[in-house]
Amino acid sequence: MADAADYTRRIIHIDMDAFYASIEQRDNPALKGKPIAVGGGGSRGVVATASYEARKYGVHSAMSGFRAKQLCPQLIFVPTRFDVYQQVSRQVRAIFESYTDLIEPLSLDEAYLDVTTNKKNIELATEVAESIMQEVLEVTQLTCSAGVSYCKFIAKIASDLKKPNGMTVIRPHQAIPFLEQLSVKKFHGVGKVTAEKMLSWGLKTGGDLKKLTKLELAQRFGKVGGFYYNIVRGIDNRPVNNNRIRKSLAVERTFREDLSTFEDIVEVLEPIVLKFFERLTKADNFGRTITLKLKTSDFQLMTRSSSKDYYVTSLDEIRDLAHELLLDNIDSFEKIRLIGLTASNLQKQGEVPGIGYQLKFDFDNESRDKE
Ligand code: DCP
Ligand code: MG
Repeated sequence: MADAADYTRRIIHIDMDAFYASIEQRDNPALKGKPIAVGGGGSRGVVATASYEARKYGVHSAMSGFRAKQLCPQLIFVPTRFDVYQQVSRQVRAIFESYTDLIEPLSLDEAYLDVTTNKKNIELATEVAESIMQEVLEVTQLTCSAGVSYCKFIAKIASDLKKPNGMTVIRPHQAIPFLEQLSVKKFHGVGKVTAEKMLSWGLKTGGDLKKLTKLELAQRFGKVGGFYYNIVRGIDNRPVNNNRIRKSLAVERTFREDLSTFEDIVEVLEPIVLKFFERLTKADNFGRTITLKLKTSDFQLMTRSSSKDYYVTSLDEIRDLAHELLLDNIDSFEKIRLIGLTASNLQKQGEVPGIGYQLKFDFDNESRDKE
């Protein structure tokens, strides 16, 4: 990272408000104004997100459904509908694309946009952000929040400050005081564990971090120390990267006890399948190859793959493939202690593997040959 800030760029970070929950409330009027938690498994599962009505009771993402229900007894659990979230995400992406090609999606519900030059020739980035928020509302009936600044780090933090349906602008001359007062807990990229560590050393804010030399930061935090050193000085020249290329996506789990029977393995495989599907959906990227990885109790690694000439986008098909690969190889090992699933041959940027794509394949085999 360079040692001077580039103040010439105009970066917007957009993040949808209570994304899954707002969609569920939009599509089912009975849920409007009610405390809801979205997530598979209801009170026995984990909350993916909660409506703002439920957040008042302390219900939040990643909390157990059981705990959520304790905090808010009238909480309504709603199952996830990833296909709908994905569809909305595409609508929002299309709006972004009408402003700029420099878009870096971070998940289904958030993205960085570089609007320094934009397709509508709007001079002020704040005006671009306002216009995007308005369009998102018109097209999806959902609200989002925006952070506007000259770099990604500050834009991302800013988008969270006036949620829901709010915009925060941090101009270059405001950056340093903003970062100095900022709690380390709000630093994007600082996880809970690191934040605890920082707090235990009396490092509460960006200003506290700024008192440390580059060397001290590197000694305490390793490689990322250099990033912190620059960030607290408002230096973040990372470009908005619109062609992040991911080669594969994997989920795996190690077990304390060795597993040997098909039934036992299928049982532990199920949560891996679900997590794997969730990760693929969130990354909005699917693969044509699904690989089952197994590690035997004597540490031998086995991988078995199945490749298709289309993107495997359905949960049921992923599960079936995983079971098939397992069944075909059940005699090649005695006991295993690790199972993983990997998707590779992922979509290329801009390729849409969704419903339309599959329908097209079903009805028009010629397009398959061209692929
Ligand atoms: N999500 C999830 N598990 C988590 C966090 C989030 O499944 N631990 C999902 C559900 C969210 C979506 O990702 O709706 C977007 O995550 P956000 O962190 O942006 O949270 P929300 O959009 O729900 O709320 P906010 O208004 O705070 O952005
Ligand atoms: Mg969000």
